[in-house]
Amino acid sequence: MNTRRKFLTGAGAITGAVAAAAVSKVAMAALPEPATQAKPDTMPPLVPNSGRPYNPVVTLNGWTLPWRMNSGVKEFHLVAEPVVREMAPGFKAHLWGYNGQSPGPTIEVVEGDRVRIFVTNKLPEHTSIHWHGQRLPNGMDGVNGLTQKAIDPGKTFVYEFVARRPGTFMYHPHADEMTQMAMGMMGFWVTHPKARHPLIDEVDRDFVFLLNAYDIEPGSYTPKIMTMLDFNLWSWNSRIFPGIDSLNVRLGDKVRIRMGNLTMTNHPMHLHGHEFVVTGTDGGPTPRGTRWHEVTTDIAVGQMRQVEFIANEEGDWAFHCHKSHHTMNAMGHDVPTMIGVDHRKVVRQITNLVPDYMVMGERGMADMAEMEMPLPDNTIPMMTGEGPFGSVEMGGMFSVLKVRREQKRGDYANPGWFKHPAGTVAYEFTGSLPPPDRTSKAGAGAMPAKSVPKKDVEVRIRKPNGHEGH
Ligand SMILES: [Cu+2]
Repeated sequence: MNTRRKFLTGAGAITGAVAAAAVSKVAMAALPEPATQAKPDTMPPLVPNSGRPYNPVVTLNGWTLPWRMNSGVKEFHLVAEPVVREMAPGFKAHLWGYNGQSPGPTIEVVEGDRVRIFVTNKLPEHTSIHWHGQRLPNGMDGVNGLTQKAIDPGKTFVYEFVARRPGTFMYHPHADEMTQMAMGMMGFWVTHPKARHPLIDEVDRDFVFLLNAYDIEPGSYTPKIMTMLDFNLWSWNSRIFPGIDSLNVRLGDKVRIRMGNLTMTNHPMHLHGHEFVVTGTDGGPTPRGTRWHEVTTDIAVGQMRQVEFIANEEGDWAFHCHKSHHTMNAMGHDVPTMIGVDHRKVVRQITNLVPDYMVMGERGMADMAEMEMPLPDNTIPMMTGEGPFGSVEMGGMFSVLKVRREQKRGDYANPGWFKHPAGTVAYEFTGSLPPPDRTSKAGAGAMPAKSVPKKDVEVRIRKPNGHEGH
């Protein structure tokens, strides 16, 4: 723990850099105690106990930073520090973040609020914080070298500005960005409107999360920071499915989901069962005339999107990035395509030497989800997540929107799996199949039928427990 004396020393060192912001010595002498979070769970929305009221957001697998009012200024204290983030049960990553977690806590304020953020650096190298998307004095923009001196290890800097426009924002370092963002340093920021706003609707549920990505070798703990494109963990708020909490709503709720992309590639975010409209970007609320219904919205690098819809279809609806490689976890990469390859002869030879040898992906990759291959200690299979009907075969950027009729007002606990009404689940056809009707028809002669030698193709999948499946 830092002593108060140490904080004062740190605070004293910054007066030069922020003198223009007129941060009084009195304000800084009373540095707020930094709140910290030990758990990766979705914390209940933080209902404001001071300042102007608003409807708080739900940070998926995250939390909102408490503040204190000091002579009409909202004061927050962020601590940049190494953290251990549980990315999914059984898989912990050594990241950098803020106040005990990666991403850092969500900051929620109201349009017009004067905000003072103390930033203490407990990292082994210097840092800064850029308030992505905000209107603010240039010297508060957090660009290391350009608008401020770096925050050296052990120092505390103060940022102070008025949250001038309502909307969806993020924060992240603008100092050794490649390293610090690859290590998980980022957070969400929401500025609520101060009064009814013609372009900002009130909603029942307001979810926020950041899209981020890591490259962590299976069995190791620390991300490789030089990776530019080939990440193996695609996450929301530094969690990967099945470690991402579901988005629980009541039937008929108006729902908003705000997402920011701090990865190195775009993510087409796709919701099942409903159409949504994009009601906001990094630039603020979108004019109503520009809104049209979609079921997928692409979020480019560095962008934010907020989408809205009425949750009027009961069920467990998949919600995920539509790049199929982004719904995979580690181990899903650099595996050659083996579908349809008959390697019985080769396998027979290899198993003479390595009795447990398995062929990966002979029938597609679904076998891999079933097999639960032996893995190194600290990683997670590439596709997991058990649903009521079996393996969901997903990982990474995937979760479930749970829409329920029977959920009590104000109760957003996970309701469990959806109980489908009788006769509403896809089922197996068990009648006899009609004969194929193809080449005999007119027009089909361009590709005359070729007689295929009648021979059963045998596919054997060897499982770790020794028996073979067909
Ligand atoms: Cu993606």
